Amino acid sequence: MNKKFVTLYRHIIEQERKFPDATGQLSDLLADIALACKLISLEVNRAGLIDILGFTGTENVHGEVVKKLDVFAHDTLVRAMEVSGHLCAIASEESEDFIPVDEKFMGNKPMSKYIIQFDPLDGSSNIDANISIGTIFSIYRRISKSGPGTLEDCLQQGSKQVASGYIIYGSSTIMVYSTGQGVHGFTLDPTVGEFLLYYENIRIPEKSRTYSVNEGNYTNWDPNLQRYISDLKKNEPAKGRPYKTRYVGSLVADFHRNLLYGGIFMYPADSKNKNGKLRLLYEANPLAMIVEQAGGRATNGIERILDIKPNDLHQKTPLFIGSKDDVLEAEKYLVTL
Ligand code: AFP
Repeated sequence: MNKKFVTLYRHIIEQERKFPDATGQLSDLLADIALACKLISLEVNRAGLIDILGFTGTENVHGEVVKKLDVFAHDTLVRAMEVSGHLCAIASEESEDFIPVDEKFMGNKPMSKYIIQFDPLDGSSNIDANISIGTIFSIYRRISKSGPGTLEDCLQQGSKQVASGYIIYGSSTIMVYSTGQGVHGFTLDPTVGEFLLYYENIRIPEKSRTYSVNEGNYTNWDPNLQRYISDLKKNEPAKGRPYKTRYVGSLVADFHRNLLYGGIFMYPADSKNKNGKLRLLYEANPLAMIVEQAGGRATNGIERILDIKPNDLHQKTPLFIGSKDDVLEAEKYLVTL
């Protein structure tokens, strides 16, 4: 653990200084995400106190119209990000189409050169049970030359991400991000409202003894996947088995635990969901960048997640992500699919 007292913003600026040509736009965007997520964090913390869970458009005790938390998170992120002057388009899991940024918000010098994509509140079905939920984001450079962003700007391979990360709203609020120079984690100190560095250069263990999957779907899985999971449970100490299961059904929470302690998270295809459940743009790509930066691996069972060329904003993908050796082992079973 890092003992230095470093705020998120100082860390971002220090990373930026390594690139003399950097304009500071990316740093601004990361700071804006942090601000929006502090507001979301406050609302998540209040959710247990005021009767807003599960209701959209009802009134709170102050007579104000309140929003469901995932709608609130989407609106807060859009509002915080669109005025940055650095974005030409926003894509959100909560919005069917991408949102081209109004030209009145766009900077001319330098041009608004980025697009952002996010899942505003992942795992939101867990809110009522006080289980950790999160925001996941990724940032790309635009492809179009000027004006509001286009669909083509939004449908880029994950390998083109310039930054990604997530915020967990749990026992504390944590932000993890990467700009391609390692993975860094920060904890929100609510008393001063600052994210403070708690883990610099996170590395995921190469091999683990933990798997995370919704095993209730077992009967719908391909037999090769069933065999893989059954083998993980065998009593074979020489092979590091049996594995433990850890699955809470909130991707950021399951992923973050595996990132720190080692593990493989899986959301496979099955006979009912041919492409699994998770979204390539809003969930798989950002976490794949994080895991690779931490020394891990992310595939759809066959192909590297970051190499998949998206053709739809809400495209789904099977996901095998986590400790490198574990994902490689899973792939050995799956190649025969
Ligand atoms: P919700 O946002 O509907 O709670 O879905 C959460 C999620 O997208 C992801 O965070 C979990 O890993 C996954 O779905 C859990 O799905 P299952 O309930 O099918 O296991």
